[in-house]
Amino acid sequence: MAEYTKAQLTELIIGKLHRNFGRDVEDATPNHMFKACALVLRDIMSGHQMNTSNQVWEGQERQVHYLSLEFLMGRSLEKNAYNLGILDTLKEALEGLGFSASDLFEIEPDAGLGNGGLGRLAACYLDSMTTLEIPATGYSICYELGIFKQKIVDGKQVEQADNWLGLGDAWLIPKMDETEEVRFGGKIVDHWDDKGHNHPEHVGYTTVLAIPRDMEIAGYKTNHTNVLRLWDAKSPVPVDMSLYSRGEYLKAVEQQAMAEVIAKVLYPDDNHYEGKSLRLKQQYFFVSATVQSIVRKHRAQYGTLRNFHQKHVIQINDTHPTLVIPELMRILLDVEGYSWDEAWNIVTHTVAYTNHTVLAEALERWPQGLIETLLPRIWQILKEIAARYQRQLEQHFGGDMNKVSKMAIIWNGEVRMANLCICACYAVNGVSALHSEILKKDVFHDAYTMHPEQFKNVTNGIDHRRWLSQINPKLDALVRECTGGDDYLIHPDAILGLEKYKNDKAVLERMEAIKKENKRRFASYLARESGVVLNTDAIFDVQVKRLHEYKRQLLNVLHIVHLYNQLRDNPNMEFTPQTFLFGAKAAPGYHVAKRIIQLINSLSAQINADPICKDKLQVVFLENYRVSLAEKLMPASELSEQISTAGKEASGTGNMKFMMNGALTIGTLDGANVEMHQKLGDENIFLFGLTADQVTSLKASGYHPQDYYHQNGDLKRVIDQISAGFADKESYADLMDRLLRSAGGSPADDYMLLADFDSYRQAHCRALETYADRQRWNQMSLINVARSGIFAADRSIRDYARDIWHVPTRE
Ligand code: NBG
Repeated sequence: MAEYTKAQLTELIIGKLHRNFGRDVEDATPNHMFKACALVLRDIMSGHQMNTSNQVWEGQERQVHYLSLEFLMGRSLEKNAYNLGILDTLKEALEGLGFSASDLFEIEPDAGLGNGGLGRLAACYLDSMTTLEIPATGYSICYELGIFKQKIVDGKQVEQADNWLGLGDAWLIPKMDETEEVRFGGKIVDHWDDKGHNHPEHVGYTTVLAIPRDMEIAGYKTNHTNVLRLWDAKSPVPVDMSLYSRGEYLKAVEQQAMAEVIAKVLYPDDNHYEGKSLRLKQQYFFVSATVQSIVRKHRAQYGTLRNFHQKHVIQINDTHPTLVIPELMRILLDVEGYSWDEAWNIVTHTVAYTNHTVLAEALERWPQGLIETLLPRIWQILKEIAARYQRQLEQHFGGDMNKVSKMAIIWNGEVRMANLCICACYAVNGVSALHSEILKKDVFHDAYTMHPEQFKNVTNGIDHRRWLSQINPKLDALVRECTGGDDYLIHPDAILGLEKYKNDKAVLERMEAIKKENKRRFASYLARESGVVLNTDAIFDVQVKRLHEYKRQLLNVLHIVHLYNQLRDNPNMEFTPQTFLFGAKAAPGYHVAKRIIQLINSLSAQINADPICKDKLQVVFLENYRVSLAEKLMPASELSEQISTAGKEASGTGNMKFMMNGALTIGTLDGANVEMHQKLGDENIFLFGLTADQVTSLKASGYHPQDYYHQNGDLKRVIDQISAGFADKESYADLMDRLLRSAGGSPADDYMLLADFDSYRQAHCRALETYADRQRWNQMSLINVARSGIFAADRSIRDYARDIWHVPTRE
């Protein structure tokens, strides 16, 4: 690791201010200072990165290419300085120059190139792949606008554009000389040679240039540095009126329009597929540019693509990059001239697929007509892949057309991306033990019976350096003291050493004091930002995640209204003060989700204004939940709401962040909660609700929410109240009616909220009883932190490296 003194960093920063901005320190604004720091760090990382890259190519090492339409990076200045081991020195240098380091870190916009868990996972994995010294590159789109900024106006979500590049582009290095061309539209003309081989020619296409804007990724305590390659889209032709006479003006306009819009904006849908042609363009654009770029470098190094699969693995993050399969086929067939079998052999030994959801509405199915017109050559290749696969399926399943039709790649005029992945990928993995089982038992069952060895599990993980050490310095200090140093940062299992202190009163009291202080810090931040005053004597009960019906924010609401009723019935009852915090963005087109946000705000207004609730019950909706807000909130949280309908949440990763910061979980046996429960035992988690199997059988035997409604007076009262609305007189009968639909009616409430209501209520009672026993609670909190090591992304990446990628990792 390179060492820098305060004096050296100071000089470097001043140099950047002079050369890049023509400023002295005295007249530099915080923005100048931020950019100068970013450029200094970028230089350091670039130097490391060039060395890494040379070593990897010259050493002919196997490389990982992680393709994802989302990388939710958040902020980078503090993170990069931390990983480079110069955070403290940088802070000193900045203070020496008259700037507050923490203020400067705060002005950095989040790089919000993702929606939620899927994108944040990719960001955590980049950090771990680099720290573990795996030669890896991430690829995505350099969206001009990241995930929208959420404002709450009159209780409703309003979306604002997220122009992050103004400051954020300080991290990006454009590489014009590595530009690739991506072709859309046109048609394919066959040319048969005298040996009977066809040489298809693509004519009349529209070209879009893909320009890399590379973001360097520093590893922790290593000089190994990887790159996140973000593709920007540009038109190859300026719109030139003189072309008009040659009939090319329209073509030029078309090219420019198409190019400009491709990298404009991230699709703000989480766990939901929308068959928009622009989205398909984005997918092909980034996949084609990526494959061409890998192939170009490979050819320069090896002179042939015959060994391509020995040197590269391409990880497909959810189905969004699936077109990488036909695109690599296209290059091997049309450019290299390989036979179908040779090409297919290379492709199928290169690609691996991670599935991130079982929700039917999230599975991508593209209309064949769209692919046919937009990507004519890809369409031909897809047809051939699909036809060959179908013959294989018919053979294997002896003409059982039910199975064949379910597994087919092209069916009823649609191209099913998940089936294409299953057909071509040498490994398919789910993201938690339960999820991977559901894939085998249910979603991809027939494929599993064909090739059981293809199916793997890699449970998700989070970057514990960011999500514990960096954001919760006091807890980090305690962990270091109790585990004898900072080894846990590289070997996350070492955090288990904390458990030795589970009966040590002083340590438990310190756990409590740390939480208390973190709560106060968060409260003062929130008061500053939004004027909301939190009751720091109340338990902080937190549900932050995207808004989705399956995540059941509504169940949380039902329970809060029930608590409120208890207080109203009996204002003098003994009542543990509770502060419920929500944070969630709704996809702009997801009406029900937006209504739920409105309901939460309506409830919040009602409760916070009612004197009965003063110092007892509080509900707060945190505006614009994002990575940088999560970083402030996690250390302050005490109860973590992970309450999805069992079987629906593939893994969850927020759950891990809470656990690592000492919050206790109230949750269903869903996603990675199952593994948390395994680690913690019944006594260190508050479980409730139906299991995934019970959900399935209840659905089969008939779910009748009306029964719960009529049999449980408390529940009925809550539902009727919400239907009628609160002080603002807005009725939410639309939302309540959905919960009351039974299997017979259309469509049933798939998420079965009412079935879990009572058990959820009881789990809350248990949690509050435990909370009253401070020692017990603190001990549980300590045990949660101590056993959170398996949820470090380093562990996940070691799993990928060993079981799927077959690449070595740092010890
Ligand atoms: C999400 C799941 C989460 C999971 C993340 C990361 C999609 C499609 N899936 O449960 O809903 O934690 O992926 O794997 O966004």
